[in-house]
Amino acid sequence: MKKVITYGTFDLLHMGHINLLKRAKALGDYLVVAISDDEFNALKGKKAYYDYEHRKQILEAVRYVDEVIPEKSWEQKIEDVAAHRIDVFVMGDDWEGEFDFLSPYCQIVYLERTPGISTTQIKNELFANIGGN
Ligand code: C2G
Repeated sequence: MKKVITYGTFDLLHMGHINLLKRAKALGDYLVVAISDDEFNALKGKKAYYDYEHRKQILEAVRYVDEVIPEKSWEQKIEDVAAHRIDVFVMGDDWEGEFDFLSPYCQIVYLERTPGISTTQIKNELFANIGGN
């Protein structure tokens, strides 16, 4: 069984996330998603709308996702790859090159980001439309 892993916050799940998860799953048979927990998100300078438990439940409902684990630190990836017997590490290409240190442990694939959508953009557009319909 070929196992794939990817990491992220995955807040306010949108098509950019779905496109990433769909392509990541297509690279193997089993997809593990490590979701940043609320404390690590704060370290990343992010405040998610949904807390970790909600983001975990939402991701677990996505057909491409087989398992969700917490991402608690920048340093856990090598250990995760070993513990979960990962074959392929996947990230959007906004992270191109950032995780090449994993190359002795697994294949690394950076997938093209979906243009024109982001959680920040969604929040900004919703905020701009407050009071609208
Ligand atoms: N993504 C994408 N297209 C978008 C938006 C996001 O392909 N329009 C991808 C990102 O490249 C990333 C994944 O979706 O691979 C999750 O994005 P975020 O939730 O923003 O994750 P991020 O904050 O980049 O956290 O240790 C790695 C970090 O946890 C990554």
